[in-house]
Amino acid sequence: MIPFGLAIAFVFSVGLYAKEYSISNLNPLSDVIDELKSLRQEVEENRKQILKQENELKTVKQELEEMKRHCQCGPNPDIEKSETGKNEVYSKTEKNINHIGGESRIKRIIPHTGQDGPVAFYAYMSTSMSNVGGHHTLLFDVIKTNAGNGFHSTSGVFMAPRSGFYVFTWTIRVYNTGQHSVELVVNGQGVGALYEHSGPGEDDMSSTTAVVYVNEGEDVFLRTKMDFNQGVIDTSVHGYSSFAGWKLN
Ligand SMILES: [Ca+2]
Repeated sequence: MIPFGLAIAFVFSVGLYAKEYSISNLNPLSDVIDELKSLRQEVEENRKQILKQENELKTVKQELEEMKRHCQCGPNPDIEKSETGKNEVYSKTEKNINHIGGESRIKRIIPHTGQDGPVAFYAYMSTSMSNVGGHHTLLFDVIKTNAGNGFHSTSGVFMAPRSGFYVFTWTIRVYNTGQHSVELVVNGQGVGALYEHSGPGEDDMSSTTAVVYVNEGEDVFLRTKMDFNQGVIDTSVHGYSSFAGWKLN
């Protein structure tokens, strides 16, 4: 028989051990919970960081697209002539990207209507004009250059696509006892004039130049004067009557 006192001591000891065991096992459990909480916070932080970086990446992509567009029609692109004669540009941005990527360069054709692109026109008459008359706007039907699409052959008017300083030059050929005075009209005002006179059997050409500030949308054209408009304004493959202009950057 186990003595009663010994039995009581045994039961007490077992109870004490159980209590200690449960406490010692609760501590690591709370540690795990704390650890989980900490991990969850970390995951949340990482998620926020990823979202932030995604937004930054989106902004960088947008800026890159803007840069590409700017380089495509900017004032200082690397222009190279292609085999077909079209102007082409190797965008500096593309160069950098392709340098990093180790890929070949991408050719881009310069749009002629770009906001930052060149503005230049050159046109000449295909047939001679007789009995031109005074205050007559001269037409130049063969357009050889029209970067910026400012020149209109049907009206003879160049409409400035953008404001700035422009150079205009015009050449008038007069044949056989004729004389013509042709003025440059900018926004309704005469800003320059050319006079050519040819004697009997003569065939002469005169050119002149004007540099003038033109506001966007203003008209520029050539017009005969009311006086000094006699005889033929001549043109041929041997000498064209022509009109040209370009914007200074
Ligand atoms: Ca002359």
